Amino acid sequence: MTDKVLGVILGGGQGSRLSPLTQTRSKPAVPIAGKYRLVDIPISNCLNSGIHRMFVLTQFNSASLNKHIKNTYHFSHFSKAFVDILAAEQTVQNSGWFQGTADAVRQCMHHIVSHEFDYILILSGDQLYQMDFKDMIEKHIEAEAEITIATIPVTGKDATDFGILKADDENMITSFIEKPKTGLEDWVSDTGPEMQAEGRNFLASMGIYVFNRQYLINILNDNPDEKDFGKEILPRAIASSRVLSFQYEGYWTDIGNISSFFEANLGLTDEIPKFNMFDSNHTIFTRARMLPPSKISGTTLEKTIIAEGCIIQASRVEHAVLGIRSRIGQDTVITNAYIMGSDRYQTLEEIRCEEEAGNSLIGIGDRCQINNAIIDKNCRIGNDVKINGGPHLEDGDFELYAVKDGIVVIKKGVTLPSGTVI
Ligand code: ADQ
Ligand code: ADP
Repeated sequence: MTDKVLGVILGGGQGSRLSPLTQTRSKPAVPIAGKYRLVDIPISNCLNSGIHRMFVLTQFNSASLNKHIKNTYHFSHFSKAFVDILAAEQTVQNSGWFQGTADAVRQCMHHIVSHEFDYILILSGDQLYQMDFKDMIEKHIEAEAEITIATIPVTGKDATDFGILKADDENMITSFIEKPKTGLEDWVSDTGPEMQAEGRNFLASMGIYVFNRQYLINILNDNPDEKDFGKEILPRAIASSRVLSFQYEGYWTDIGNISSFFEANLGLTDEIPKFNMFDSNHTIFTRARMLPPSKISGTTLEKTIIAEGCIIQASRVEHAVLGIRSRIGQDTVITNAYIMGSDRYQTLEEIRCEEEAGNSLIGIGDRCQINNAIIDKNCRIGNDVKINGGPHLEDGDFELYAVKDGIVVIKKGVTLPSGTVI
């Protein structure tokens, strides 16, 4: 059944909410959990559900996304599997960017329909979850629906950030509103006793949709001015078609902005994280890198994830994710931080020359204190640098770093000279 399904991953608009992490790379290529990229999550969910053909739609066809997909998703010559990137492209009819989620799919339709499939599974590229799409597709077929929307119960506080819907006794959606700002009381649903006990009384769209092939082609062609699924296409469809709600109750989180990205990464350090990376039935695929094991000396570690290839001499690391090839100097203390690591090691000769010239090395120097921060890849943080993020800092975008919701984000590849205080 899943060989009749084609996956389409919405890889992101301009990615401004994740800036500055998206300043030099497209959103699907943003590193997550120390060794993966955002796009690995929906791709892995598809592969684990038996869906082996998918497109990633992105505004920027960045070199790093291409390299990652090309180096990671290799399939046998005997299989039909593929993961292909479709970037916004200028055509005779169209001058440029995708204008929204539905417009992105519409603009790519001529590539998509050249494949055989009965169902198209549309996914967001910026969510952390492990879901078996087989159940959803089975329910879609059983209910003879034209569209199925995956839904999750949320609280009233969260409801304003999502598409909210109501369904009848057979889970057919009867009404839908995108990100309601007022009148929430009219949108309460019976989400079951467990969810109600947590105050999760509203059914939210997860931005995960199954469409019948011809239905999607028709609705996009017939309404050429409608750019967005949530704002336009779905409310229209619900008024006239069979749109099923598939209620999901596992862990799912949207990681579209810096603070949710930060929380999602640090959440992985919990004793029993809600997102389980240690589950062999839900492997998260990524590039196999052949890195050496991590080397740690003199460090007290607490609630920390360490990827491969790190060299760590810090005195303490607590509540942190250390990405591939992270290098951290002596007497440094790191708390509440995501250090993305680096793309390469410096040679011993290079290190000697840099030290002689008084330059900082790639990685984090000695005696630094880093708290509430994200350090993008390939940064050179000198010695005695103090970064202390928190609500006391005003949001802003500066040459070397940005502050978002109190979290300090050091931009990719920058040098923070020794003694810098933020
Ligand atoms: P949002 O996530 O706010 O709400 P949107 O910004 O349209 O909606 O993003 C959906 C996905 O599409 C994201 O992965 C995003 O990166 C990507 N995307 C956005 N614009 C794009 C473009 N121009 N080109 C390519 N990709 C693009 C949606 C639904 C809500 C639902 C939430 C759940 O609209 O109803 O509740 O998802 O997170
Ligand atoms: P990003 O994390 O910003 O998406 P890229 O994926 O474009 O970055 O870059 C990562 C890749 O680039 C790695 O595979 C690394 O091997 C390679 N790379 C980058 N800089 C260098 C360098 N100076 N020397 C060797 N390899 C490098």
